[in-house]
Amino acid sequence: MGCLRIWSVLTCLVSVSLVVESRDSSWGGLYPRESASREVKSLDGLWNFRLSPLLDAEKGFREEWYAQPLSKSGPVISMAVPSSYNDITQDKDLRDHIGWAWYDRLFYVPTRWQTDKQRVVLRLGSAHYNSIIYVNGHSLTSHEGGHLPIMADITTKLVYGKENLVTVAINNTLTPETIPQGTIVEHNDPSRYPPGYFAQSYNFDFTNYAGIHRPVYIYTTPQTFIEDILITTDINGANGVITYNVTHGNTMIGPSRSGEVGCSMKLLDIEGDHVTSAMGCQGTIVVTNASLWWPYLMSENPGYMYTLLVAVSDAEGNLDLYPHKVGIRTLGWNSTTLTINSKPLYLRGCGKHEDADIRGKGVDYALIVKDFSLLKWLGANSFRTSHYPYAEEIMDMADKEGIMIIDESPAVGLSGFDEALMNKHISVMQELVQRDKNRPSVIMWSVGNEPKSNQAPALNYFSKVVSATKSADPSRPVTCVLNKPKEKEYAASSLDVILVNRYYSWYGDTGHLEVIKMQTITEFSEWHLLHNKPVMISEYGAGSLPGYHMDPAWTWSEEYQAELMIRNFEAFDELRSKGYFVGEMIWNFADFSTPQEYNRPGACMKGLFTRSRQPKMAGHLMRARYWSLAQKLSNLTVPCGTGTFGYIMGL
Ligand code: GCB
Repeated sequence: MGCLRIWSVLTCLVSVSLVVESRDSSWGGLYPRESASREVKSLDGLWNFRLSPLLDAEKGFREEWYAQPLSKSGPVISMAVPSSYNDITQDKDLRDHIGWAWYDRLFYVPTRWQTDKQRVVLRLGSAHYNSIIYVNGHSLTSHEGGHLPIMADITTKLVYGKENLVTVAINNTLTPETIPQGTIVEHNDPSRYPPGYFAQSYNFDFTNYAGIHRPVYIYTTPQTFIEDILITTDINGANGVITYNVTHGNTMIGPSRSGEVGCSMKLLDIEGDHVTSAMGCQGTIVVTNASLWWPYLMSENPGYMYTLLVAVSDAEGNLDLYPHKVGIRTLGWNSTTLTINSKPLYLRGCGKHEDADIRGKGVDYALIVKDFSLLKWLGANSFRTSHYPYAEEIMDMADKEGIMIIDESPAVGLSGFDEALMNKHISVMQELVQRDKNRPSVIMWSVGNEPKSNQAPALNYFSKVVSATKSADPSRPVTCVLNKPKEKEYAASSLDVILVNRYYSWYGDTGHLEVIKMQTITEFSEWHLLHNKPVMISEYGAGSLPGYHMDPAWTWSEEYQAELMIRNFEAFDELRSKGYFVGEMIWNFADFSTPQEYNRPGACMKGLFTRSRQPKMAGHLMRARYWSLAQKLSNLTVPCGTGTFGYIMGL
C-alpha cells in the first residue's frame, strides 16, 4: 500500500519541512496593525479546500497541489477562514479526518507596494497542528504547533498588480513527539478492521479541532522596519516607569546599516493625547501621575492603557511606525501572596476553551464579546487559557477589559519527558513569551496542565522548562497545573505558585458532597506546608445537564453542580483566611465539545454556561459568589441586582 497513514504523515512532515525556503516562523512577529507606514490586508473569508486521501497522505505533495490553484488538481469545497473545518459540513469524513488538509485562495497585491519598495509579510494567527505555507508555488515556511502565529516575508515571491496564490497544508496528527501528545493506533487484524485502519487517541478530553483557526493577514512595512518591541513597567510613587527596547530589521542587501537607524517614541494617553516623548532604541520613560493598569473590579477604571507610538527611521528616508499598547503595572509574589501594583490578588475566574458550535476553535468576534460580557456579568477577574495559548484577539480584549490571564502552553497531559520533548517544550514557551510578553493582562505563565509529573524524569524536565521560561521573562511567576498526589509530584518544586486541579465528590467519592470541605482544606493546607508557596485551585466542578433537576441533589443535576460549588466555597473561604490561598477557578466557563465516548454526551458538561452561553443554575450561583467576593475584597458596591442567589447572599 503506497504511503501508509501515520508513517506517511510523519515522513511527509520531515521531508517537506526540509525543503522550505525560509524558516522564520519561530517568531510570529508583531501583530499586524495599521499605521501611517503600514498597510494591512485581510485574507479571511472563503478559501478552497480539499482533504488528502486518508490512505495516501502524501498525494498532495507528490502531485504538487500547491503549484496551481487547488481547483485545477481536483474537486474543492469552500472553507471558512478562520474556523475549524471539522463541524462545518455534513461530511463525517471531514469531521473525523486525520492527516493533511489543503487550503488555498487567490489575492491581489497592488503595484504601488512594489514601486514604494515595501516589504510584504504573510501572517497566520495560527493553524493546527503542523502547517506548510506556499506562495505562488514556493514553499515558504513551516510551523509546528497549533496555537501560535506563523509569519514569512513574501516580498520577493509576489507578482505585483496581479493575482497571487497562497496555499496552506495542515496536518492534525498528534504523536508522542508533538505538544500536545497523541497516539495513532493501527489496527492490523484483517478479520476485524479494513486494510490500513487506524485511529487517533490523545490524552485530553477536548476535541482536537483543526484548521486555520485565526485571522490571516498580509501587511507591509518599509525596508527598515520595527521587528520587535519589549516593554516592561514599574511604579515609582505616583509615577509610572516604562522601559522599552526596540529591535529593527532591514531587508536591504549589503553591509549592515544599523548604525544609521534611529528610534523615537511618543507616549499617548487613552484619549490619544500626547503625554511625553523619548529618543533612542532603548530607554526609559517616566510618566508623571501615571494611570495604572488595574484588573476589573479592583478600580473604577480597569484596563487603562497608554499607546507607545514607536518610530524607526534610517538614512535612506525609510520611516516605520507601530502603535503599541502599554499598561503600567507591577507584579509581585512571595511564599504566600501574589500582588498587583503592591495590592494582594485573589483570582476568581474559570478555566475556558476556545470552543463553539460550527466554528470549533475558529476566532469569532461575536463570541469574544459575548464571553467577556459573561465574565464581567459573573464578576470574574481572571481566566486560564486552558489548555493552549488563545487567540491574540482574545488577549487584546483581556488587556482592554482588565481581565487577568494565566497564559498556558499547549502542553496538556504530557508524559515521557525525554530531551527532545523538553527542547520542543522550551521552544513553545519561548514562542509564547515572545508573543505575549508585553500584555498587562498576563500575570502568570503556565508551562502545562496535568503532566504525568509523578514520573521521576519530570523533576529535571520541569526544572529546565521553568527556568527557560523564567529566563525568557523574569517579570512573571511561572506555574504548571498539577493533579498528581503531592507526595509523588516532581514538578512542584520548580514552580512559583502551586496550582492544583481537584474534583472531590465527582471523580472520587461521587455523590458524597459532605466530604468536599474537609478534603479540600486538608489537601491545600498540605500543599502550602510542603512547598511554602502560594496555592490555588485551578479546577473543580461537576457536570450538569441543563434542565435536569433533582432534590436532594443527584449527580448530573443542576442542583448537584450548585451544591458541589457551595461546599467548595466553604473550604475556599477558610483557606483564604489562612493567608496563602490566592485563587479559585471553576472548571469550566461553558460546556465544550469532547470526542465521542460513552461517559459524556458529546461535551464536557461542567460549564457555568451551556455551549451556547446561557447560564445554568451554576452560572447564577457563581455570579453571586464572585460579586460578593468583589464587594468584600475591593469594597465595591455591586452595581445592579445579582439574581436570587445574590439576594440570598445579601447583595
Ligand atoms: C481535568 C482537565 C480538564 C478536563 C477536566 C474534566 O482535570 O484538566 O481538561 O476537562 O479534568 O472535566 O475531566
